[in-house]
Amino acid sequence: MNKIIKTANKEAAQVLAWGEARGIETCFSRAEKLKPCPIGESGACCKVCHMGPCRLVGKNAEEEGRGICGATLPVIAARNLARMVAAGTACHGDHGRDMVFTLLAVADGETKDFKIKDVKKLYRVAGIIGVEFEGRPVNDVAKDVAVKFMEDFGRQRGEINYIKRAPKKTQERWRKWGIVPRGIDREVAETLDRTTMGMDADADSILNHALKASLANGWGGSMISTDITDILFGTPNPIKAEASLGIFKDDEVNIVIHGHEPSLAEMIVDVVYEKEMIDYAKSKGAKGINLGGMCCTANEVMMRHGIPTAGGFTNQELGIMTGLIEAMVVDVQCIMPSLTRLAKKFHTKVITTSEKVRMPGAMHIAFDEHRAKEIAREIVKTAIDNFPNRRLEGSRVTERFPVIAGFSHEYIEYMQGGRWRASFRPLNDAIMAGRIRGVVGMAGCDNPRVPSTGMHKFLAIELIKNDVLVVSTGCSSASCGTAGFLTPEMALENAGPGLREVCEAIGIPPILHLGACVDNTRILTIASAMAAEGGLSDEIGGMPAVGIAPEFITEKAISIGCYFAASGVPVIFGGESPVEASKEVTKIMTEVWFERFMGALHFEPDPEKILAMALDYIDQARDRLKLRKYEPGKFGAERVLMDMAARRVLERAAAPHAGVGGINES
Ligand code: MSK
Repeated sequence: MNKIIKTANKEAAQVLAWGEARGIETCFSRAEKLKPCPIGESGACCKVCHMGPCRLVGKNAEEEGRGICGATLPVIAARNLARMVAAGTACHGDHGRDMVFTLLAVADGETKDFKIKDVKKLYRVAGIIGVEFEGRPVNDVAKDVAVKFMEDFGRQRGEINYIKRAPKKTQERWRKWGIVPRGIDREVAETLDRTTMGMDADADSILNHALKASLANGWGGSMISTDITDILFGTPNPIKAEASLGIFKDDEVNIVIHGHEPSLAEMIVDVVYEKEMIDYAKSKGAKGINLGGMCCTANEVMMRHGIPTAGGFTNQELGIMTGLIEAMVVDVQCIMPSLTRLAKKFHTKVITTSEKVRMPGAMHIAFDEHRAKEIAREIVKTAIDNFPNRRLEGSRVTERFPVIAGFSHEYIEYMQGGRWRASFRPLNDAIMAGRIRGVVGMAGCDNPRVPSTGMHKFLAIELIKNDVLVVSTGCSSASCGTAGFLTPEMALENAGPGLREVCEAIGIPPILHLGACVDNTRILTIASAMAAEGGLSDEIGGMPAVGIAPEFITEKAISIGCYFAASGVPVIFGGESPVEASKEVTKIMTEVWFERFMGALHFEPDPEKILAMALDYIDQARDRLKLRKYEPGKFGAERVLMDMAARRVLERAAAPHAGVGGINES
C-alpha cells in the first residue's frame, strides 16, 4: 500500500516521520483518524435551533428538503456560510480593535514602549479619513485617527471610513446592492441575528448580507489593522530573512512567537537584543537568544525585522517536536489547542498572552500595552530559565531557505519609479503589453487534509511559469518561503519570459510576500491604485486578477474570500465547498455575484483545475479590456521600466541623503 503523503514540505515530513515513529499525535494523525461529516461538510446540516440538528439529505433535498421549521436547503447552506463570514469578520475586527487601542494608548502618552514609527503613513491615513494633520502635533493626529477608527466598530448608521478608498465604480456597485457596511460590529451582529431560526428565509438575501459583513472585514477591521501596524511599527520595505523548521539553534535559547497580533511580538523583538537579556542567557549556558515566528505573527515581524519563520499553521506542533523551543509565545488565532499536551512531552513552555486565548496547561502572562516591555522581558526571561531543562530528544532539521519579504503597497509603488515617480504605471503597462499576463493573490492556510503546503507550491510555480505575478500573504507566504520560493532567483529559474524580464529589471521575486492575513487588504489598495492609474479596468472588478486560497481552513479565510468577491475579484478556494449541497447557493456565489460585482467564490479541490480556472478568468478579463492577447515571449510596446541602478542615479541627483528603499540586511 502506498504511504499517504501528509506534507509537501521536506523538513516537515522529516520531523513528522520522527514523531510518528514514536507515536506522537499531530494534526496530521488526527486528520487521518477523523473523517469530516459529509452532511456538515457540504452545508446541509442546520443546528441554529434545538428542534434539530436538521440534516437535509437525499436526492431531492434542494427542492423538497425542509428542516422542522420549514427552512430549505439553500437557506440552511446560506446561513452556514454567512455565520462563517461573521466569525471571520469578528476575528479580524477584534485584531483591528486591539491595534486601535494601542494607537490610542500611544497618542495619550499612556505607554512609553511604543512610538509612532511611520509619521508619513499616519498623515496618509489621516488624509484618507478626513483628519486634519497639517501643522498639528503627531500625537494629536494619532488620537483623532484612533478615535475615528474606533467609531467604525460601533457605528449604527452611515458608512465605515475606508469605503471611500475603493474606486468610485466599485462603491457604486456596493451601494446599488446595499452592501456598504455601517459598522464592523453591527454587521457581525446582524449576520448572527438574520441567521437565527425564523429570520431571513431567502438565500440570496442572506448571502448579500454576508458580503456586507465581509466588507466590514476587508475595508474595515483588517485594513485598519494593517495601517495602524504600519504606523506604529513601520511600513515594510524588502528585507532578507529565512524560513524553515531548521531556524532553531542548538546552542541558543529559542523563542517562537505565534499567532497574529504584532504588538507584544514587536516588544519581544526589541528585548531579545538587550545586552542584559543576552548576558542572562549566557549565564544559563546558552550562546544567545534566537527568535523565530510561526503563522502570521511571524509574517508581521519578518516583514519589518527579518525575523525568520518556522512556517505556517501545520508546522506549529512540528516546531515543538524539534525539541529546541524553550518557549512558544502565543497571542490570538490559529493556535492549536493540542500544543500544551504535546509540549509536556518536551521541555517547551507554552505561554498564552491574550485574555481571549486561555489554554489549560499553559503559563499565562497577560499582555498589556501599558507595560509592554516589562511583560516582554518577563516572557524572555521565562524562556531563558527553561534553557537548562532542554533534553536531547527531538528531530533536528538543518536546511533553511532565504526569503525576501516586506512588499507593502508603498514599496510596490516606490519600486516602479522611485521616490519621485512612484506609481503603478509600469505594472499596468506590463500587463497591457502582455509581459505580465495577470496577477494572482495567493493567500490562506496550509491544511493537513491535503499534502500540506503542496497546493501552494504547485500553484505558485505554475502561475509564475505562465507569467502571472503572484502576491502572497499568510500561510501561503510561509508555504512558499519554506519551499525556497521567495527569492529573486525564482524568477530566473521558473518564471515565464515576460515576468522574468520585469522581475530582473526591478530586482524582485516573482512571488511578493505582502504580509499576514490582515494584509490581504494591501491587495485591495494595490488593485484600487491600479484602477486609478488607468489603462486597465476603472474599478477592481474586471482586472486580470484572481484570488486563490489553495488550502483554506478558517472562517477568516471565508470572510476574506467574500470581501474579495464583493470587491470584484474572482476567488477560487481549494478543497470541497462548505455549501456544496445547495446548487442555488453555489450559483449565487459564482454567477450572480459575478453579474453584480464581477467577483465570485468557487471551491475546487483539483489543483490543475484551479490553475486552469484562474488563467481562464485572467484571459477573459484581458479580452474584455481589449488588451493584447497573451502569448508567452511576445510583448507589445511599453515604457521601459526603471531598473534599480537608473532609479538610484535619479534619486541621488534629487536627494543625496535619501534612504528609502532597497533591500535591508536582516
Ligand atoms: S495564520 S488563518 S492558518 S493563513 Fe494567518 Fe495561516 Fe490561515 Fe491562520
